[in-house]
Amino acid sequence: MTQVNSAGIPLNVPAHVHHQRLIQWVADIAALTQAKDVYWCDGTEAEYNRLCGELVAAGTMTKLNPELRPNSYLACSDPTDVARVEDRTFICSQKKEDAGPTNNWMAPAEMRTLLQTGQPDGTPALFKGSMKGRTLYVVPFSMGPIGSPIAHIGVELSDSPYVAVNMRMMTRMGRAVLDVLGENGEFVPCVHTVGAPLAEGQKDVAWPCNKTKYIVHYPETREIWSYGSGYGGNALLGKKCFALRIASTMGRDQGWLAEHMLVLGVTQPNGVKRHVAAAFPSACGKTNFAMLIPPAGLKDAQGNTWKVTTIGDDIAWIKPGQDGRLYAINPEAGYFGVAPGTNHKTNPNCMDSLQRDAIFTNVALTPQGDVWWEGMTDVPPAELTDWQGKRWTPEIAKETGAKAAHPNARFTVAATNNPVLDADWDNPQGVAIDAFIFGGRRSTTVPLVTEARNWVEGVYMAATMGSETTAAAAGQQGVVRRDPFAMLPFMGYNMSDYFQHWLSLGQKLEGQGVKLPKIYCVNWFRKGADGKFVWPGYGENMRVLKWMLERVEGTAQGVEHVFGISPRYEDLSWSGLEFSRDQFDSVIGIDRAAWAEELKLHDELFEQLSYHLPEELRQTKAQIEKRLAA
Ligand code: SAT
Ligand code: MN
Repeated sequence: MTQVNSAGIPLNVPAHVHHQRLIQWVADIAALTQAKDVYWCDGTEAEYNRLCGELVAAGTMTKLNPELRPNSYLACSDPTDVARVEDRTFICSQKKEDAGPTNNWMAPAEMRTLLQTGQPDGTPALFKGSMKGRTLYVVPFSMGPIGSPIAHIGVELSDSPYVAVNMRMMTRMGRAVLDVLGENGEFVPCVHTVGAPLAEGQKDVAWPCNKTKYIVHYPETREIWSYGSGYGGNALLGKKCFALRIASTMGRDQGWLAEHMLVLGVTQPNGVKRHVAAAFPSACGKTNFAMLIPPAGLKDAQGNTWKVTTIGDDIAWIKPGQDGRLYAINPEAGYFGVAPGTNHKTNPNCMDSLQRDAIFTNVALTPQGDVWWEGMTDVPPAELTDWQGKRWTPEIAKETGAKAAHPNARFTVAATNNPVLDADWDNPQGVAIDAFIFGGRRSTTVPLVTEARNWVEGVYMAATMGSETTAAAAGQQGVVRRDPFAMLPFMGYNMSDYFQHWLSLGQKLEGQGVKLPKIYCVNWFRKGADGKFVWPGYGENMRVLKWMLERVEGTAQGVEHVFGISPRYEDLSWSGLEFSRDQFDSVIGIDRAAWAEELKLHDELFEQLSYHLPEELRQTKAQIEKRLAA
């Protein structure tokens, strides 16, 4: 049946949709944005192929050579729309203190006049007429296995077909979700526009967007409004906006955790399987760690090897189960990973995942119709079309420094393409977590691995984590900033209240006699005097992971220091790797002077977060200072 809303826009509600509140909301947004028409996504392959075909016809995407890269596409964005925009991201809670000092805040009423209703001086609302000449896609999605007690549903209304096809890979998207919603189910409403209305007869551009951008969250009413960008986390609203910013506030209210963490399964040589969740900032190797291939040399006496399998590569939702243990699901269904640097040596499983059925964004195109990015091969192709459509050769690059792929170029691919996908990746109950890992990108100071002596010390490590900034966010790169829990850009509420939430949850579970996961702090990125990484990283990280899991089993040794417990050289297995005691010392050592400086930065952070900062964290810091002075 075709219904028409008050603005005369056909709603095209499919016969199987019976959710009046959903239909009314779609009608309201269609009227506000004056979309040309409304299309309800069913999530089928036929729909995906048709939309991709339309994106090719519109010039947004190029179909790659099906012989080299079957069923795959390249999209190239506007050069001004290439990463998350943290300075344009807002948490609009009623009270400013609830957004906290690490978030941009605006009062909800004020933001609504700006986006939805228009300002007192007559300036029209940004969303008013913002979808003129464009189709409004209704994208119903489940974050987590459909029907899982840990999952939640969202509906994104977007005028970007690029968003619709990416959401099909990144989430469980389509009709099945509407069926679960039924007549009255709860969903998080997500409104997205590229902010580029088309006048009658106006020709579209390949990547419509607007130089004005707003990525807005209302935590109390659990709504997301995104304006002006078509890229990644700004536009695929299930990811950072819902699964982290909105979900973190849901977790606070309901007693669970929404975390910027990969989740992996590790099967030990004796067949026992453990699960680990690890938080790293964007573009610090989470996808590589989640798909890690253990080094061939690492075997037990019988020749049995280790095996790593992927549950998720970016986000974890973690809830206490019946037994009080913490169970994690991956709310996503695909990977939106950084392409540059990915190759058959750094991440062979990822390269295999990308062999077909992938969407690449902002990488380079080869003359044969395949993709290339910096670091994919040692020797670059002789000629390419770069991500901005310009001719690129290694010679030109040498002269101008031009990159063939944008440093934040991405791939989108379904989890089911991953050859090491964990058998439980889609398990509605999730997997029980045995250890949490927190890691930043630090060229100095922070040791390769440290175990927290208890939950509070672990929360302290996570809270004070620092990392050098990457291309995943617009802005200066390579500067150390505090990135608590790797959640700085993704927190939906006051950071100190979030620390308290972690402490309280740990305390509550410990009170119930639950054995809590161990907490570790890692740093793969220490550099030597020559400016090069000392630790080989990638698959060799398994050696560190092995030590952590043996600590969980109670079989590995370590030594205490000011900050926690770290292994000695003899506590790690080195078979199959040449890594000297000196090299090890340079990645594990604690430089007292550097730590004195580091603690000053912790001070600065605690000053910034002083409102509601848990006393336990100040006490932990005082203990570290005491040990450092001793
Ligand atoms: O653009 S995203 O936010 O999805 C990627 C990232 O920054 O992790
Ligand atoms: Mn991420």
